[in-house]
Amino acid sequence: MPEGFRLLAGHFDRGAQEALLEDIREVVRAAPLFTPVMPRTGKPFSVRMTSCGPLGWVSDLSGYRYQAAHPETGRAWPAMPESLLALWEEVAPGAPWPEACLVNFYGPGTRMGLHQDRDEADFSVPVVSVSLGATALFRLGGQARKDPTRSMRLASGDVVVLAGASRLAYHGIDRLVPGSSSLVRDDARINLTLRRVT
Ligand code: MD6
Ligand code: FE
Repeated sequence: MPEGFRLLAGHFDRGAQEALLEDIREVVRAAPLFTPVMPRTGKPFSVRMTSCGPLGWVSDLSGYRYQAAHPETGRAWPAMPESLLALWEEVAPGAPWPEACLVNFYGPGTRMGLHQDRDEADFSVPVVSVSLGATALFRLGGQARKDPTRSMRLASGDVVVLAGASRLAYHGIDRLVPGSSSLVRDDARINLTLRRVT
């Protein structure tokens, strides 16, 4: 396992997952899910996404970046829910506050290619993720794309921390496991990632 990687299985119990999901529904009402496209090619991502907090992540023909406004409504992103700030304080104590929470929505059949999270200024600050809904097969490698990878399951309520050497580890989602959670309808999955951007 890369140094600094943590999988906190079952960090949120069912009641806490339901409360978080309600927080995210409120975020999506203010900042609707959109389909990002790959820079240059315009190929759509299979996930739909939105953000909360002062900054949000967007990808369009001109590139990917953090920005303060939703790309379709032009409005500021909604505030980050208190529950997520509390999680950050618990698992990344002493780190500067997160500025962005990306909300990724996976329908059945959605994947996320192997990538590094490197659009942030300071890689000494961890990235923290929360999984809700269908279980996902998560692939984790090393800091080089060619490094060997391992696969693990992320179930509803699990929290992942990429800190230390794992902060720049390649990772992705190979597939969802249908029928694995009743939290989100239609076997969908929601992943939240909290980041310090500046
Ligand atoms: C996902 N997660 O679980 C994709 N990134 O849907 C990520 O891309 C991710 O889980 C940074 C840190 C933790 C993650
Ligand atoms: Fe990522």
